[in-house]
Amino acid sequence: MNVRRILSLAQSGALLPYALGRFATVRKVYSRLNGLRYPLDRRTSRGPVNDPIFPAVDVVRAVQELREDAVAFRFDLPTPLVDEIHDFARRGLCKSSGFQGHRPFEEIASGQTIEGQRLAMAEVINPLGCDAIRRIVESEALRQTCMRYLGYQPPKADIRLFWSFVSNLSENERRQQFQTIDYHVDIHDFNFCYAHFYLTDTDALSGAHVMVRGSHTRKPLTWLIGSARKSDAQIASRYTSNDVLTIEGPAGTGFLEDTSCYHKALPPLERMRLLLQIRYH
Ligand SMILES: O=C(O)CCC(=O)C(=O)O
Repeated sequence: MNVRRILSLAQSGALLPYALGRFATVRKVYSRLNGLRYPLDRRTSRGPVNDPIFPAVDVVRAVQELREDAVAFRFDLPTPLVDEIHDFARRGLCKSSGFQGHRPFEEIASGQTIEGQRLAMAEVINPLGCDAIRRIVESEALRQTCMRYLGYQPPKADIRLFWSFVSNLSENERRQQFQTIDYHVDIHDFNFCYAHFYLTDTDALSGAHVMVRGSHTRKPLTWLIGSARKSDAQIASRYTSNDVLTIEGPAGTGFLEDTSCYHKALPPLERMRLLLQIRYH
């Protein structure tokens, strides 16, 4: 890691989590302390969650899956919410490292600016302006599962709604635009739980999310220090192909993930992807 990166982590307050958040014991202690500050809501802790958005969610089972595999499924969105978010994203203004300021989605929908800059991704600004997104973020099933998993009521929820475009950018050009096409673990905080929702039909040719099951707790000791990134070859040398999950599914597919597991995004080759990502921490 270069000095610039260290300074930027220090400035954003993420240096300590970057250095220490990868150790399970540190995360456990952090959870306990946060549990005192943001105690679990005991009233609703055990019973079924009566959530109109996610009626199929069983919180106890989802927490168990997160603990074992780092991923929990069955958080699929109803079609009207998918349509509402998709519509919002198509009408929205976007920002991207590929251009300055904000631009309407329609102007960059081809994956290229009018000046010819090819784009890996663009983020829709002000996602909380969408009523459906606000309802999802506040949903009882998501909050309960994240709370149970983390051991405290997560005080923060960061939301990203972003397009990943089809383009012939090189891998390095994608990295320069911050597309996470390499396996990595997230380390911006000590503990977190992510919700991901595909808003477009997604498969291996349209930007599927790939993760290594169980790698949130099963990491070689030497990987706990140094870079958070790993190559495909390094992952293949440590985990079986059964551990590696390429998550495909129709628009609406939703899953929770502890992204201290190794994960990455496949670059879309045939169709663009729209993803809603909520980081509870
Ligand atoms: O876009 C994706 O599927 C992965 C996102 C990711 O790796 C991240 O936000 O850390």
